[in-house]
Amino acid sequence: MQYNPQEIEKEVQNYWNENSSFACEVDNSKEKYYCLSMFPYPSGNLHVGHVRNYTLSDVITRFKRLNNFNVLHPIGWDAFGLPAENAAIKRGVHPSGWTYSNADYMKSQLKNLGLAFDWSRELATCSPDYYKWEQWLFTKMFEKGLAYKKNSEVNWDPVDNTVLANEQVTDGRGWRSGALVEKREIAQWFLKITDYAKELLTSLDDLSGWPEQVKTMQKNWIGKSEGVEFELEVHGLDEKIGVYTTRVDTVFGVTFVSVAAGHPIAKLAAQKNTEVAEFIKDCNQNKVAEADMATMEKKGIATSMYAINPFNGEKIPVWVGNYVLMSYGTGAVMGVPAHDERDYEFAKKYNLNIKQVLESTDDEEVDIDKAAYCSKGKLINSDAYNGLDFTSAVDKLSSFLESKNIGKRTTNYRLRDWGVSRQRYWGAPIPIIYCDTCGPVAVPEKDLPVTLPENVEFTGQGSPLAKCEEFVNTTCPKCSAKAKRETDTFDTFFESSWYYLRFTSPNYDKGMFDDSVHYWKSVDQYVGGIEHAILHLLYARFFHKVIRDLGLVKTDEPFTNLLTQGMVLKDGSKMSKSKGNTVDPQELVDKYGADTLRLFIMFTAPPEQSLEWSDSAVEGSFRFLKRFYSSVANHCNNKEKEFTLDKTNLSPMAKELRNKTHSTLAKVTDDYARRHSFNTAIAAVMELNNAVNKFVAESDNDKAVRQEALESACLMLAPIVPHICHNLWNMLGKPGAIIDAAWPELDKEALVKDTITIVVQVNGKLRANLSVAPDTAREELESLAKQEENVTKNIDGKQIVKIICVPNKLINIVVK
Ligand code: ANZ
Ligand code: ZN
Repeated sequence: MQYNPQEIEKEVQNYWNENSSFACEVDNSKEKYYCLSMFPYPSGNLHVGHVRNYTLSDVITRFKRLNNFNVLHPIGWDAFGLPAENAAIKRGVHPSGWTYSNADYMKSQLKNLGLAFDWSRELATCSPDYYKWEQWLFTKMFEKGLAYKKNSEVNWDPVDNTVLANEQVTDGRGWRSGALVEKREIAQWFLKITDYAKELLTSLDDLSGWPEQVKTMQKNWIGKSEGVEFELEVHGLDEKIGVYTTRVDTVFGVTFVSVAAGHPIAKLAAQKNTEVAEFIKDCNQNKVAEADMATMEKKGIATSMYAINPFNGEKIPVWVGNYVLMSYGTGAVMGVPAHDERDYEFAKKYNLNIKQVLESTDDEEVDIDKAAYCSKGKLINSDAYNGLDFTSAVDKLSSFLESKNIGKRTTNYRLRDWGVSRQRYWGAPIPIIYCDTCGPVAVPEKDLPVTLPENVEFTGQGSPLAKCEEFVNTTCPKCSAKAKRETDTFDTFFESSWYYLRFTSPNYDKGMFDDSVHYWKSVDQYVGGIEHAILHLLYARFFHKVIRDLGLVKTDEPFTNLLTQGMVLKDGSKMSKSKGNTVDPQELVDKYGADTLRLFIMFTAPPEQSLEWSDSAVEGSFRFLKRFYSSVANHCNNKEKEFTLDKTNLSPMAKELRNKTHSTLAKVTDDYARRHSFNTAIAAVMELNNAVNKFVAESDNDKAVRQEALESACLMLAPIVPHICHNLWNMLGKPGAIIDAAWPELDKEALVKDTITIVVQVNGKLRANLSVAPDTAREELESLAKQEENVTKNIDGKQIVKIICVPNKLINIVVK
């Protein structure tokens, strides 16, 4: 019999389909396990990265199922997004048709991989049944003040008269028109994720099942900063300037104040001074991303204003600086060039005073003429505060500000509110109606969903929704007057922020999800790419907390454990169409079968590490499956009846094989369950298979031992190569499907090796092996060794010079 993957896989997949093997339900008698891989965008084709992602969650789910968990492993389509709309513009296909036909094809590819998804829960986020409930959630957020509108910048294509997504801008030009893209401010919807900044940060500490790296990235993104905010009077004016600083200990070193170009003080200065006005205009035109602020060239301009340092009454010049963000803190900073790098650069450039107010308390050299000293030192030149260290200085200085009522300790976060408006067609419509009398009104639940109109034109010019009269014109839900709909749609991160909850009851039509959510709770294991370490995971955590605060779920976090899989590389670089180094998973499935591809992916690298593609390793995986198949087939060939294992009567060889079986089981169980180290688990089963092949069965009991070894090997490999194991399981005479079997039970007694192998050498050459009890005495070993025929032959008639004995390992008889 020969391993024929195509035949086996088809048959097994049919079996799973016909029996709806992976459909699951709430079962209170069993412990639940919810395993989820990040759902795919229906781009048209599965790539190897997808295969890795889904195989990982599949292996984990199948392992849990064998361990008697009630598993939920759903999949669906992250179906809204720009490519569908681009396809509509370029090729005239409707985004909906494009999306669903891609999803269909990808579904068939996923099925060919033998992934244990509960397809009865399949969902597509572009379906009104789905987005109805996120529209509903948005209206709840609107009621709670968690959704609001404010002006924000977009990319504007002046030729196509349309807003462009960042991906549609290359080298500053629009993707279709090639026109230079302009910045425009328009009113857009925002979600107040900042209200949850504190909890999003602190509850990271509860996520012990998340990689540290991801938690650090989230922490940095939220960017908690503790400092002091205080006001400085401006000489001769009523206006005051508030500054935010994390280093109030340096306040005696302030030699200037810088305000952002958008700050009211800057605007005031611009009224009197055309140069300042010019500078502000320049800043507005050359806006830089926040991330680039630190490295960009710092520029500024002096106003004729002076602020007054509340600690010593000093008059300090007020500047407008391009490196000061209007949207952070108060939009103004106190400049301390002696102790801050940015301020140092600025002061050097514009010849401003540099006043040292800290000295080092360790050996760090301080030379203010060369560079700023940014460590926390001891205060000098600071009047009554001289000699204090950082902590007590901050404490005393803050108390002073608070006592005078001009300042207070504050915490700031870098995190910004989430802008969810997109001026696109292929997204969920934002359920708001604008009425001249009532203002923006949320669409009431009974009128949801606000569905996307089908009949629109995709010209690439302007927003198709805004041009669709039937859609735009409506009546006010409050006063019934004529009103207009919002024509922006949601950012597609909106859909992916709650889909994991919808999977618990994807067809429920009375709410976001039904009560089964309290059974399935949070996702036990989430698997996905590191590229989602910040935004997707942060937004989903935010939504979960909002939904919790609406009383709909009881848990605090959506994903208990997170596995971030590594990339799949070829020739050392990321696979990409433009580099022409992609591998089509379908071709491999056609050639070797899905099991080979799955085995290769799981065997070649640990999940978090990058996986280097290798055709020869794929071959190797295929060869192993062929070997494994023949091990079972050979065993079954001369098996006339069932063998019952008699543990009390085992030959030394049989004992050794049982020991191998159970020590492998112990290792593999730990590798799967605790370490997610699938490659080492596979290696261990491969070794077990080698041991089986070396084993010579001389009695029925020997065969029973071999049967046990092969059954265990099948179960241990079943999560990874489920088709072949399904087939071999039945070949071994086991009833039912292996997916319904139980993980093998560990026989601890078999782990105790009651014989060990001692190598016997004569003059360093291997002459025999002894099977003995551990810690057998040296004298006994020597006499046993000398009785071995092959040893006797080699020492007879010679003089024994010495006998070297390494306990439990080796005996070397030296003769001459
Ligand atoms: C004076 C000072 C002296 C500062 C010193 C630092 C070192 P984080 O930790 O990121 O919160 N800052 C405050 N508001 C700003 C704004 N809108 N745009 C640009 N920079 C701003 O950074 C807080 C520090 O960033 C604040 O502390 C302020 O500079 C600056 F030796 O105040 B510091
Ligand atoms: Zn109205």
